[in-house]
Amino acid sequence: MEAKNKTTFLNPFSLGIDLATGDMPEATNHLIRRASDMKGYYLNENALEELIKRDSDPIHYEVFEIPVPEEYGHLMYCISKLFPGKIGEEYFFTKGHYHTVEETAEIYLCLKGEGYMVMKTSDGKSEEIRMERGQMVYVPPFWAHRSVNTGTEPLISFCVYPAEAGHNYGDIKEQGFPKRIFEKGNAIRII
Ligand code: S6P
Ligand code: ZN
Repeated sequence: MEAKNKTTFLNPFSLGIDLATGDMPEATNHLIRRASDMKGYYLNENALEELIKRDSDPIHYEVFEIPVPEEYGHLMYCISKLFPGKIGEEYFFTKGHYHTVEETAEIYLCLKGEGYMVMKTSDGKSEEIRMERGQMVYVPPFWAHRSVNTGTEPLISFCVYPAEAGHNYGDIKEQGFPKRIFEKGNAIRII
């Protein structure tokens, strides 16, 4: 069989994912975001600069994937691994994005760690949903999404989304999300 309706024909395959650690040994794509990639995202710019200097620009989060064709019909899947820590009082987070094809959803199954999925829509809605091992978050179409690590170990999730979705970082660097998550007086505060 050849490509059908512009969807590339593939043969079935399988791969291993260690559900305790999130390791996906056969991953061929490895995206690394370092602390310096997060300039402009956190409230406390000086604390971020200090971290970059002190720890020689450490890895902030990483994504492991085995790509499939970025076409309607296929499903992209990956492991997202966000390290623990704070910039000032603000817990480490991913940049966050809309999908370029806005009407595409995403599933995050949390394998390790704890935190929140922070979400917003372009017309002002906002949600923060708890993530912990065994919890699945459904990010519906139209919602920008960012994971936040409020724990002490890496926050690791298995993500699945339509392969044609794409990433739109849009206004997030300038506007952020309606809510940020801090540690204040030893408690998690969503403000
Ligand atoms: C892709 C999915 C994740 C994120 C990853 C990094 O749709 O949501 O793989 O790409 O968690 O986040 P970001 O916001 O830097 O792309
Ligand atoms: Zn996404």
